[in-house]
Amino acid sequence: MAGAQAASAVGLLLMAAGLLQCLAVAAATSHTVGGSTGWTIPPNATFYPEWAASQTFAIGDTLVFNFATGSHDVMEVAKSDYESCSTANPIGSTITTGPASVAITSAGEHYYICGFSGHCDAGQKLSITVASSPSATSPPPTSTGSDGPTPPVTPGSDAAASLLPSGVKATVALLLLISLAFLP
Ligand SMILES: *[C@@H]1O[C@H](CO)[C@@H](O)[C@H](O)[C@H]1NC(C)=O
Ligand SMILES: [Cu+2]
Repeated sequence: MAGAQAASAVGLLLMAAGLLQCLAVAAATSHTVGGSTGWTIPPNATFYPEWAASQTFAIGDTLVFNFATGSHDVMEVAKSDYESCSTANPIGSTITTGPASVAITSAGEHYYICGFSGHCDAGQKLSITVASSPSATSPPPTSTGSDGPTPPVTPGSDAAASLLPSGVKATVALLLLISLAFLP
């Protein structure tokens, strides 16, 4: 009798853990690089650093580079190449088709530049720091202007993440724990 009860409790706890995992995955954020300006030569050198500072990046999130194919590209590079704007040693293959979605799969610093001549030197470069564990926190929504020729592509906008505040997780966990009390 006590054994069956314990087994039910374990089953429910496993279900709860699975549910929380789903919620964490659903909270992955899509970051549209540069907001409505997109991926282009920025108005000033601090534009992309300022944009990156407004975001919270986590493993499982996605970077969306909005640019017209043939006008720009995206290459991930090492820190030194980011600083010198060197296109000699890209990490992985250069993305030439826009808009482009890039999955964030590892923690730490990541560096991206545009390989078109002069663009990186003019400030079209992005550095981000990714937290070491998935995060459900949502960044403040990016402001929207109407400039820029590229169409906005937001598969799962920043706002979507805010639909799942951490309070939801706590509530689900609490309800499941309460249901344990009513086990036969
Ligand atoms: C850079 O440009 C952005 C967008 O126009 C602006 O919001 C920001 O204040 C500018 N930064 C500086 C340091 O001029
Ligand atoms: Cu470019």
